[in-house]
Amino acid sequence: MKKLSLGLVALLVMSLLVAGCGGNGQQVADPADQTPAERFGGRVVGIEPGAGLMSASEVAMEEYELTDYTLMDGSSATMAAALGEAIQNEEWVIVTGWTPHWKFAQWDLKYLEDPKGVFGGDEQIHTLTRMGLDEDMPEVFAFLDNFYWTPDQMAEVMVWNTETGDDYGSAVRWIEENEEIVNEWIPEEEAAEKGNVTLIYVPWDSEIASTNVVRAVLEERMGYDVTMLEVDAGAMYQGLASGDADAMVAAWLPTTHGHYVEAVEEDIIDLGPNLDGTAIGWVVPSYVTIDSIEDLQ
Ligand code: PBE
Repeated sequence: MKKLSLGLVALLVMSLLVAGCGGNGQQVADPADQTPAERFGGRVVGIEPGAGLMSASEVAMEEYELTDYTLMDGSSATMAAALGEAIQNEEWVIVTGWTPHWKFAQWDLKYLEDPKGVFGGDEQIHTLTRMGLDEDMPEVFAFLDNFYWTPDQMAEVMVWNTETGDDYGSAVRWIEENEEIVNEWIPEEEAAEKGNVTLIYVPWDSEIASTNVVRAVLEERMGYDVTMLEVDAGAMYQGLASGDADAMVAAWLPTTHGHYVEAVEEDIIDLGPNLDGTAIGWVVPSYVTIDSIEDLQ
């Protein structure tokens, strides 16, 4: 009997100790006493190093003097996973984000205000081709020139991709359910000879959606074979300029990819926007009580 109660006391003391400690053995601080940097774990969760969003984020760190934060490299997938995990644990988190993106359909999120305008305003996504595609494949060139859709339409495909994991299947479904829109993209004059078209892209969720939709139209509706070349941002522009790829539908302009396009301007053809109204910036769950990048310090 005596032994047992001693054991009980020991157990009680131990559980009190455990309750007072975080998982890593540190004292759990009252959130009210923490600085914003502490509440955010001192990090901004980034994506692929070559993304325009990442270079803009580096500028933001400097412009807003966020010396207590580190911008973490990662990928679109690790960014989304970190966001989901933080929301699950009701923790504060900052991720590098963009619109269109399925995460806004999945969770309640907000962009942090950017009073210094580091992330630019609304942008467009342009379609670019290699030199000579207009002469080599006029039917494909005309289709790419006509390709145009809305942020909501792109986001719909992105949501299906997260639900099914079948990127090409979602694209095929979308072009079947939106036949009239697709009909307007396909030129009247059909080429006598078809061939292979190489689309170059970076596996950002938005570009996975758009590139697969373009591929689906070329394969299912126009009779072409398509190769999808997955690279990083710099290689995407180089690959197009060198003629290793035929086209891309992933040029975020004027800000996000402005420096990339400038470098290859003479060696590519810009077919103009395929989508209007994108945005980039820093995104937090809506329950975070900070609204502006200015207040992160
Ligand atoms: N993104 C998606 C890209 C462009 C498309 C915003 C992550 C970027 O930052 O370069």
